[in-house]
Amino acid sequence: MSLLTLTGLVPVADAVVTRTIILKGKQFSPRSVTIKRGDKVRFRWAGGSHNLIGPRARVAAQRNGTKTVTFTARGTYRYKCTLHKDMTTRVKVT
Ligand SMILES: [Cu+2]
Repeated sequence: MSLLTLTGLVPVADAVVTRTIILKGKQFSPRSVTIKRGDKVRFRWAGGSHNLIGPRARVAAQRNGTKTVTFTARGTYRYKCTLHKDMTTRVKVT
């Protein structure tokens, strides 16, 4: 046990988690994720042409690529692809 541990000076840091949401076919998969503040979501294009519209993300239609968003505040964030009806997903940050 180190001196720092003994004196309580070592912060317990939560590891940052990155969750992936895939854009494929006519939907996001999964359609909902729950993460913690500071975590990231990586949107990944994996089939078909899609755009991505939502908080801190405005990506024109493309067929390949990724977009990573970091979430620093609690809340529910909704994303959509306007090319496909009902193609939505949401990120819940706790
Ligand atoms: Cu789409």
